[in-house]
Amino acid sequence: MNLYAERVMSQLTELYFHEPEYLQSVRAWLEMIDPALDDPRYEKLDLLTRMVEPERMVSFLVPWTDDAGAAHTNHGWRVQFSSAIGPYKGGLRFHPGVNASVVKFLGFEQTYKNALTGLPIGGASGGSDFDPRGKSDREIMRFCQSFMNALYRYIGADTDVPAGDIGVGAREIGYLYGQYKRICGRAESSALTGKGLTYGGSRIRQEAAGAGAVYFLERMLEQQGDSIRGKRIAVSGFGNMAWGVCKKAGELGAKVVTVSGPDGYIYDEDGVSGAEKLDCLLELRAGGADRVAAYAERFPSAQFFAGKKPWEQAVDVAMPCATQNELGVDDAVRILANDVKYYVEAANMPATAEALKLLRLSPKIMTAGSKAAGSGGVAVSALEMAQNSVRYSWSRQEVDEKLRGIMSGIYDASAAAAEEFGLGCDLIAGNDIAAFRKISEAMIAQGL
Ligand code: 2IT
Repeated sequence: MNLYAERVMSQLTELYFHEPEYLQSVRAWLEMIDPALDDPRYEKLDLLTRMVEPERMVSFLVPWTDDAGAAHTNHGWRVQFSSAIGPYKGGLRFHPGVNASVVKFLGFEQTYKNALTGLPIGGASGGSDFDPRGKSDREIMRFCQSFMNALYRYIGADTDVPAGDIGVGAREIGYLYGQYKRICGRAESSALTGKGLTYGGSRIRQEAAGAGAVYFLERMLEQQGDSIRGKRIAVSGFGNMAWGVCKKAGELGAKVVTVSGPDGYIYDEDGVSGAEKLDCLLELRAGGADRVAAYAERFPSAQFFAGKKPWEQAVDVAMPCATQNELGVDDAVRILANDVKYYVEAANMPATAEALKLLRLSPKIMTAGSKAAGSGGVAVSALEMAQNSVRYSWSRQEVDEKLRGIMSGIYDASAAAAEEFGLGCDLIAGNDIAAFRKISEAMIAQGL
């Protein structure tokens, strides 16, 4: 690693030794952009320090009462990572595993994810250690209102624009936006994205994350002289990202053969596609039990593998769509042994540092990271902001065409950088370098 980068990393490690996800994500990025670091301006302007730490971060308490009247206190965070190319932009995650380290890694990655969409959005993330599992609708509403009572003063259409992530979907965004509007007394539509269609949301936003990842894959295969048609894809998770990937892959003639939960994975040789199976995923998610086993009881073409991960299946494409660090060295070894040709990250930082290295450095598999393939959701969020700012609403077809174009553009920028630096099929590094250059130029242009 470049000496300056090494120094920045060791400083960061000293300050945040208790934040492993954050350090893991920054270290991987510094390794990735290493070939592009020989510009003396970076050290002179201390650019890397300013890129690896958030510009601002707030934490707050979120007190709320359950249906029985008992009081609970959760923690909330918003990390405003970078405003280099636009207002802070990124999701909110409600999950018991959320902490300062997780929101910082998410905010850091969001900055680079957003950079290549071609739309003017900075990077942010946030969330709470609240566990939505088993909560009633009214409890969710009260929690969201309390969360917004603390958050509203830090966000706004030109300041910071939150959206959903794990545990935060259209329902939660509705409650959050309603409370924001009540407090501020104005319908500031683009203060949040992922809104419902009846009050300023964008068409396609719900499926955008998964559809974007599949459009990225489609472009990647096309550019290799290959095609997405007939490809067998292993997916992990069964949330919004996994659902969207299943839906779009089916539409484009590919077949998703696995989905997974904390209880194990489903193998469905006929493909997780068609309205009934897609609705089943939504029902399993809405049920709140965080289990996928029931899918196999409903569809005879499916088998359930308790306690196992989908990466043991020999497929053409592996697409992690669940959460951070779900894929370890054993899984990476299996993926390579099974001759999987493409590894495309849809979820944020799905592989451990060691697993990622194995996959990236193998010449047998083409790899793309979530800062590229995972950008579909936020890209349509930025389109939602554009529509809100001109009080307009594009058709499905218009949004879909724009999304497909944006994902192709991200692939092309990543592939061009990979080619320039002789990185072969490592599009993860290609993407990080292209995004790094864009953000660093924007920061340099705007002075210290
Ligand atoms: O990871 C992501 O890109 C998101 N959670 C969506 C962010 C957004 O602002 O739409």
